[in-house]
This record gives sequence, structure tokens and C-alpha cells, in this order.
Amino acid sequence: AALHEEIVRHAARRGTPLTISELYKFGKRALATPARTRLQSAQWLHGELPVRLAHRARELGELPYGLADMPSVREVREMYQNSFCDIVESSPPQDAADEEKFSEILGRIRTRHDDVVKLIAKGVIELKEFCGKGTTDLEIRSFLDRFYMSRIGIRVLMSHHLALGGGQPGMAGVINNACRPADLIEQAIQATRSLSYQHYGESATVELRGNTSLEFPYIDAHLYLCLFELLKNSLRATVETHRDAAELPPVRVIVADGKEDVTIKISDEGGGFRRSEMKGVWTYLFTTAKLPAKQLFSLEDRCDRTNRPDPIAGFGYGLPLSRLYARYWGGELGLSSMEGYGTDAYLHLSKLGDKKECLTA
Ligand code: W6P
Repeated sequence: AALHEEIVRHAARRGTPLTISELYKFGKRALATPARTRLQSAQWLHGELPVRLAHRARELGELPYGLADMPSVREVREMYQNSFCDIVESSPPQDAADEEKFSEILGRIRTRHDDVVKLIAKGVIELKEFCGKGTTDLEIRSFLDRFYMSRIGIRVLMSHHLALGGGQPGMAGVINNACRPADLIEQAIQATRSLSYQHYGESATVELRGNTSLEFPYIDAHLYLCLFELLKNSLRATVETHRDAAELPPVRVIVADGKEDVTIKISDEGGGFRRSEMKGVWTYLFTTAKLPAKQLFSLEDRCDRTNRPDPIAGFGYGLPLSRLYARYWGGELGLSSMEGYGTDAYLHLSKLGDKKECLTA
């Protein structure tokens, strides 16, 4: 009961969203005056993280349709409660030794929450089985968007703090001030083409054009996740559509540098999909039967890595999650499909580092 009240009290406050620039400056400062900056960071997080965790713990307890009582959802809620307690019950850090202890707590929290996407997905699937296929519900979709978005933010804050003071030149915490889309695209091309070879025994080539020397401040891991997901979908669609053809049409990637946005377009000739399937592409709740044929892949956040040894077929969380990662720093992910020809994916990223974290989707 005391815990519940503490959570309600913290959830009544709003989280404080940061910008990439702010995170970066803080990270830079940590290189100059590590001890002092780390302590300040820890003190700020000691106030901020309980607020963000409390919002999630509370909402998990208030989910509709019995979702709140699903064992997997309860388990996740307990994680949020435990993490909330771990921080609130520790005293605010006052010196370097406290900061070190606080960082240990953060590290444990981050690991504790590693499987949260999977567990929530499991709860949603159970709900679906329980309620029938009709429950593709807006309320649940917006909950999942909020929930996963908030998880991105919490993990960024923790990872940033834990990475303060270390890392490669140009890095400040988790922010890469000179993130190079072309480099990440090359890495994602390698990884996804190799997946395609493993799975189909062949792969389309990928052509990269546009501003390949562009650098801007961003989180490498977030951009990579989106690129991997999109390329994987394009390669898969291409192979599946041109199975018996002598040659596979290449996937084309263009990096465009604007004043406000970096835009990455990924075009395939994989046959596209129906306009009526567009909604399903962004949905967390679908039945296997309705699974759109072209969105079977996903990256690390796939909900059941263990049951599906085949890494090329996921549960379709990849695209909605990629869009959340894009939106987190004020970007956007859009798909345009020409049924019978192919698909263009547009990944827009805000390049000035001045957008606040999107905390609520
Ligand atoms: C498709 C379906 C899709 C989703 C996302 C990205 C690319 C593609 N291509 O056919």
C-alpha cells in the first residue's frame, strides 16, 4: 500500500524530456570533469527515473480487458515496481562512492528489463487467444506505443549515464556526435544480406547513393536497428517475389541531407503490398492468419527468439518498434507501397539534435 502511494505520487509528476544536444553536452562535460559530471548525472537520474518508472508501473496495473492480470504483464509490472523501489530506497548520491553504487543499481535494472518487450508481447498474444481475433484495439495499440516508447527513453538515460566518460572519440555517452548513416547502412547491408543467404540461399544486392559522407549527432544503435529492419524486409520481399528469376532487382538506398532532416530512402522491387494491409504493418496485435506476408522479419526485440530458430521470421514487432525509435528523437518512418511493384520506406531523422525526447508516442 505504501508502495502504491509512492508510485501514484511519482506518477503525478511529468518526466523531463531531454534533447540530443543536452545529452551530448553532458557527455562532453563528463570527459573534462568526470567525477563531478557523473555525480550530477546520478543525482538528476535519481529524481527522474522513479517518475518515468512510476508512470509505467501504474499504467501496467490499469490495463483493460484483463491484460493487467496476465501473468507476463504482472511480471513486468513487478519489475517496474522493483526498479522503482531500488532507486527510491537508495539515498540520493552525494559523492563518488554513492555514484558508483547508484550506477551498479542502474546496471542491474537495465539487465532486469532486458526481456520486457518479449514478455509484454506474450501477454498481448495470450489476450488475443483469450478474447478472440477481433480485439485489435486502439487502446492497446496506444498503450504499447506509449509503453515501448517510454522504455526506449528510460534505457537511453540509463545507458547514457553508464557510458559517461568512456568510449570512442566523437562519442559522448551513447550519443555519437558524428554518426555516419552510410557506415551503419553498410553494416546493416552486410548483416541482412547474410541473413538472406542463410535463409534463401541467395540475396539481392543493395546500392547506396546520396550523401555518403554525412555525419550528424545520433544514437548509432537506434539508427542501426531501423536500417536492419527495413533492409531485411526489402531483401525478403525481393527474394520472395522473384524466386525463379535469373536476376534479383537491387534494393536502392539513398541518404539525403537537408537543413532539418536526414532522410534515408530504401526502395525495393519486392512486389509491394496492398493498401488495405498498411494498417496491419503497424499493428502489434495480429493473428498469424492475417500476418501480412511481407513483414515477417524483426530484430532483437522479436517476442519469441527461443521458439523460432529462424531469425528471418519474427512476430512483426520490428516495424512498429522501428517507427517508435524514429519518432523518439522527433523523426518519422513511413512506407509507400505500389502493389504489384515494390515498396519505398522513408526514414526521416531530425539532424539538429534540438528535438526533445518523445516520451509518450
Ligand atoms: C515490402 C514490405 C516492406 C516493409 C518494410 C520495408 C520494406 C518492405 N517491402 O514488400
